Amino acid sequence: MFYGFHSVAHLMSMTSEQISSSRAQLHGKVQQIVQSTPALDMHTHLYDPVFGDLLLYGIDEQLIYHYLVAEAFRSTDMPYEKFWQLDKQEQADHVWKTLFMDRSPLSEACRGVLTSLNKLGLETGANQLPAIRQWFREQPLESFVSQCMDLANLRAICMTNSPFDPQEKNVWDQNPTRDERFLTGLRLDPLLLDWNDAGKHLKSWGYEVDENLSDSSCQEIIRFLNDWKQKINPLYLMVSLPPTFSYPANDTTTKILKEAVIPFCRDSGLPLALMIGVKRAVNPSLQLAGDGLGRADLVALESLCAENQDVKFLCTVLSRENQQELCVIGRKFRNLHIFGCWWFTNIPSIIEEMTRLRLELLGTSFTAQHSDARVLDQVIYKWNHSRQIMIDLLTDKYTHLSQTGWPLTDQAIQRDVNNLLGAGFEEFCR
Ligand code: RAT
Ligand code: ZN
Repeated sequence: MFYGFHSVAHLMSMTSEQISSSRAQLHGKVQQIVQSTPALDMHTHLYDPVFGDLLLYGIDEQLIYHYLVAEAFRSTDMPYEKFWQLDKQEQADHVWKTLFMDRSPLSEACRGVLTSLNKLGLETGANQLPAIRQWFREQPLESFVSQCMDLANLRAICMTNSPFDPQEKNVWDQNPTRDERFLTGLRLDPLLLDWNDAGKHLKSWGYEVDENLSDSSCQEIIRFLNDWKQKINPLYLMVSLPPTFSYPANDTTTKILKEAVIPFCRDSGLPLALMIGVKRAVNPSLQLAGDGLGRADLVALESLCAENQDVKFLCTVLSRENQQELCVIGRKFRNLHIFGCWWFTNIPSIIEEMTRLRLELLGTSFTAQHSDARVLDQVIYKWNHSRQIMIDLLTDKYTHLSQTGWPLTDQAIQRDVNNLLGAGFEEFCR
C-alpha cells in the first residue's frame, strides 16, 4: 500500500481535509507497525529468573525504584537514615504517600508506575495500594515475566552482568539453565574505574595481575575477559563513565582500555558500550538515588573511534547538551552505534527531542531506545511511553517524505522500525 501525496502539485491540489486524512491514515499505519514490532531491550538491570531474587518485580520494588526515592526525598523531612532503616514495604508506603497521595503523581517515574499498573489491568487510585499488593502476591513469576514482555512487546531483554557482583557470580559458577529471552552484557565498571579493588578480585580468582599493570597483567586481564566470554556469551562489554572521562590519559583506565579491553574487543568482535556522563554519589545519603550527571568531553569517544576503526563501539550519553555532538561523531565513524535515551534523558520531552535529532542526523542507523529497567514491570511503561513518541515522530518524518513524492510502503516502514527497535543493533554486532 502506498501512502501520502505523490507530488507537490498533487499536494497543492488537495483540500486540507484530504491532507489531514492522509496524515491520519499514515499515523494509523505507523502506529500499527510500531506497536506490533517486537523490540530488543538492549540495556536493562533485569535478570533471568534463574538468578532468583536478583530479578526485581512487583509494586513495592517499583515504588522504591531509585528514580522515585530521589523524588520522594524532595517532599519529606524524614532523615535519610530513618528511611533506609525502614523495611521495603514501609519504604514503599512512604513513597506512595508522599508522591501519590499528598500530591499528583505527575513526574515521569510516577506516571510510569501508573501506566504499568493500568496496562496490567489494575485499578489505580490513592487508596488502592493494598489491593495492588495483593494482586502482585498472587502472580506466578513464570507467567508474569511473559506478561510483562508481551505488554512491552519485547522479544529479548539484555541483562547487565557483573563478574564483580558476588551474588551474580555465584549463580554463573553453577552453570545455570537459562531462559533464552534474557541476553547478556558483560559489565566492567570496577575493572576500568577501580583497578586497586578489581585487581585484588582478579588475583583472588587466580589471575596473575599486579598493581602496576605490567604487560603480563594486561594479558591476564584478557584471559579473564575470555573466560567470562566463554561463561556468559555476552552481546557486548559495557561501562558507565563519568563526565570527566578522557582518553588517552595517563591513568589506569586508558592503560586497561588500550592494552586489554580494546585488544580483546578487536579479537572477539564484541562491541564495547560506553555510557558516558554519570557523576556517582553526588549525594551519597541517597544511596543508589544519589548519582547525578555532567556534560562530558566527547573528544575521548572521538579518539577511541578514530584510533580503533576495527573495533565496534556502542554509546549513549547522559547529558542533554552532549546529544548533538554525539550524533556528529556517529556520522564520522561507522564503528560507532548510538543507542537509547539513558536515565535522566528517558523522559518524554527529551526522548522526543533526541530521537528527532538522531533521525535527522543519522536516519535510522541508531537504536531508538533501551529501558534501563531495574524492576521487571517497568518495561511496560518505559516501552509504551517511548513507542507513543516514536509513532508521532515517524509520522512527521514520513509525511515529509511523502510530500516530496517519495512512495512509502508498509514494508519500508516495517524495515525502518525493525532497525530502530533492535535489528540495526544486531546487524552492527554481526
Ligand atoms: O538507570 C539506572 O538505573 C542507573 O542507576 C544506572 O544503573 C545506569 O543505567 C547504569 O547502567 O550505570
Ligand atoms: Zn543502566
